[in-house]
Amino acid sequence: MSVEILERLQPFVGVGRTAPALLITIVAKPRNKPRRNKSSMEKLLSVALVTFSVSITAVHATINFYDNFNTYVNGNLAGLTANAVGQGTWAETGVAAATPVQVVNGAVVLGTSGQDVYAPLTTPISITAGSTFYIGATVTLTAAQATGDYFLHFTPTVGDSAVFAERLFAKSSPGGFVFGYDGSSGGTVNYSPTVLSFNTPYRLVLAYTGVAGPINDTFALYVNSTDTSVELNNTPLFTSGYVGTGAESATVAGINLRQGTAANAPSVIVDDLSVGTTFGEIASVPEPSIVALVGGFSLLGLFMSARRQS
Ligand SMILES: [Ca+2]
Ligand SMILES: [Ca+2]
Repeated sequence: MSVEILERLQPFVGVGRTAPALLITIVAKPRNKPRRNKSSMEKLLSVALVTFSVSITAVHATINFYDNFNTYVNGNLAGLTANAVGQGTWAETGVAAATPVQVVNGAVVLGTSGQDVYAPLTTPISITAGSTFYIGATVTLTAAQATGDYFLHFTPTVGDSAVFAERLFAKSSPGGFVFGYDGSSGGTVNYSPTVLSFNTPYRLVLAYTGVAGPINDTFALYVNSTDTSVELNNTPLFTSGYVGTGAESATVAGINLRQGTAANAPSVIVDDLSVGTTFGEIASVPEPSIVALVGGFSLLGLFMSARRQS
C-alpha cells in the first residue's frame, strides 16, 4: 500500500470506527477446511488487507470526536430538556429549549438564538504546555450581523453550562463576514481582517496550543488548508494570544454548538465536526473515493473468505 493511499486514508479513519475491526476479522478468520494453495493474486491481496488493517488502527489513535450527521433524520439534533440526548450523542446544554438546533439533510443548521447543544469526546484531551489540539468543522455562513457572536466552542467537562472555552465568532463585514476568537469570557474578541463569503463552505481547523503559565495559550485558525497533513505548511487565516479573563481550561471534554443572541449571532450550517490531536486527521474530511475504496477492500475480503470456506 503506497504512502499516498495511506495519507488519503487518514481523514477517513475517524469515521470508519467499524472498518478496522471488520477488516481484521476478515483477515484473521480461522480456517475450518483443509488449506489449499493460494493464487499469487490472493497472496498479494492478503498482504494488502493486513497492511491496510494495521495502518488504519495505527493512525486511528488520536481522533477524539467525529460526526458527519449523515445518518440523522431531519429535525431536532438534541433532546428538549437539560442534558437530554437526542440524535447520536448530542444533548441540550442547560435548559434553553427554544428554537432547537436542527438537522437538515445531513448537516446541522444553527439559528441566531435558542437552544445550545453539546456532545462528549470519546476520550477527553489534556491541554499541556507545548501540546496542540484541533477542532475541525466544515462551516457555511448564510448570514451574519454587525456585532457578532460565537457558535462553536469546547467545555472542560461534559455538559458544562458555565465555562465556554475557545469560542469561534463570526460577524458581518463589508462584502461578507469575518471570523473571531475569544478564549473565554471577559475579553475583547480578536477578529480576523480577512473577509470571507456567505453561502460558501469552508473547512476550518481551530488549533489551540497550551503554554506554561496562566492566560497565555495560543490560537490559530486555518481555512481550507492547502496541506492537510502538515500544519506548518499552511498559513493561518489569523492567530491570537489568549483572549479573556477567565481561566484557561486544562481539559477538553465536550464539543459545543451554540445559538447566541438574536441581534448578534450568525446563521451557520455545520458539518463534519471533528476533534483530535493530529492536524492531519482534522484538516480534511473523508472523500467518497476513500469510502468506496474501503468498501471495496471489505467486499474483496469477504469474497476471499467465502472462497476459502468453499
Ligand atoms: Ca454531513
Ligand atoms: Ca497557559
